[in-house]
Amino acid sequence: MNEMTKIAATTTIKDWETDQEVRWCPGCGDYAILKAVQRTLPELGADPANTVFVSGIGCSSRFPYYVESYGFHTIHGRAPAFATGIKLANPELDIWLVTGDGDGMSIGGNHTMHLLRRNLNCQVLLFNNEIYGLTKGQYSPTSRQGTTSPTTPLGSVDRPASPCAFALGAGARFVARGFDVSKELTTVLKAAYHHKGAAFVEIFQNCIVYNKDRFEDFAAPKGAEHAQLWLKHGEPMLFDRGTKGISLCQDDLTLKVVDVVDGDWKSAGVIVHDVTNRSVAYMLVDLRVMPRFADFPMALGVLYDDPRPTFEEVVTAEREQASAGKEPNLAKLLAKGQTWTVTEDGPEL
Ligand SMILES: Cc1ncc(C[n+]2csc(CCOP(=O)(O)OP(=O)(O)O)c2C)c(N)n1
Ligand code: SF4
Repeated sequence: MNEMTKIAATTTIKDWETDQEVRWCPGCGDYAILKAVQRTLPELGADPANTVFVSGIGCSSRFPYYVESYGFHTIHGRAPAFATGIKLANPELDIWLVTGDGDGMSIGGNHTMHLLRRNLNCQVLLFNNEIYGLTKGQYSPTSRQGTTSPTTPLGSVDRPASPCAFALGAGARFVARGFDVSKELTTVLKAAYHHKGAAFVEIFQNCIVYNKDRFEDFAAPKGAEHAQLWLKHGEPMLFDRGTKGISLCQDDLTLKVVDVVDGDWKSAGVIVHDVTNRSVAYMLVDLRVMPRFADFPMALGVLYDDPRPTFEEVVTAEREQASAGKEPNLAKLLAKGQTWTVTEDGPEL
C-alpha cells in the first residue's frame, strides 16, 4: 500500500477485468482467488493506473493477464527482483506479487526470502497447491511426504516446507493465510494491503487436475467449524462454535486445544490473539501443518502483523542523506578513481 492511493479511486469489479481469455482448467481454485482480488480492489479504493501485478512462471503466475492494471509476467522465481526494481523506481505504485509454491518456494525461494527480509512494501500472494501445476504435476517443496508424482513415482521422501514458517523465518512482518473459496479471503487481502511493508499471504489453492481436494479436510464447508481457526486481533482463539479454544500449556510451552464450557473462555485459559506476538505466530503456523499438531484446526486470517520501516523508505532516506547539499556532477563522477587511456599498445595507466 502507498500513501497516494489513499485518495480513493472509484472502480467496480468490472474495471479490474480484462478481455483476455482465462486459461486455467475448469474448476481450478485460481478462478476464485482472481474474483476475490477483483472484488477487493474496488473496496480498497485502488487505482488501476497506479497498480502493478508482478508474477513469475506457473499457472498462478498468469494472474497479471487477468487484472486490468499494469502487469509483469516475468521469469521463473524472479518476481521479487522485478517487484523490487519497480517499487524503487516509483515507490508510489501499489505492487501485488503473485507466485506459486514452486515459483516462490523452489526456484525463487532465495528471492522470496530477500524480498521479505528487506521488507519491500508490497503484497505477496503465494498460491499453495502443493504441486507444480503448469508443468503437469511434479511434486513441489510444499508437497506432503509420500506424494506420488512424475518426479516422485514411489512417493516423495522429503519433508515439506511451510510457506508461513518460511516467511516468519525470513523476517516477514506480516503473515496471513486464506484459501481460494473462502468468503474471508477479501478480509485477509485488505489487511495485507493496509500493512505497510512486505505482506505475505499464503492462499491454499485447489489444483483440481494434479492435486485435487488437497485441502478438503479443513476447507470443505462440512466440518469447517472444527477444522478452521479464524484469528482476529484482540479476540479469543475460539473455534467449533465457541466450544473449543487454544491455550498455552505452561508445562511444555506448546499450544493445546481446550474445551470451553458455557462460553467461559477465560476460565478455560484461551489465548487472546495479539497479531504483534511473534512467538505465538511461530506456534500458530504449525497447527495442523506439522504432524505433531495434526489434530488442531488450521490457523487462518492474519497470524502476524507488526510493521517496521520499509526497504524503499530506508533506501530513499539513505540516498537523500548521502546527496544532501551536493551538486550532481557527472564529469567528476566519471573521472573519479583510477582512469586510463586505451592505446594500440594496451591500457596506459
Ligand atoms: C528456469 C525454469 N525452470 C523450470 C521451468 C518449468 N516450470 C514452469 S512453471 C514451474 C513450476 C510451477 O509451479 P507453481 O509455482 O507451484 O505454480 P502452479 O503452476 O502450480 O500455479 C516449472 C518448474 C521454467 N519455466 N523455467
Ligand atoms: S493445472 Fe492445476 S493449477 Fe494449473 S490451471 Fe489446471 S487446475 Fe489450476
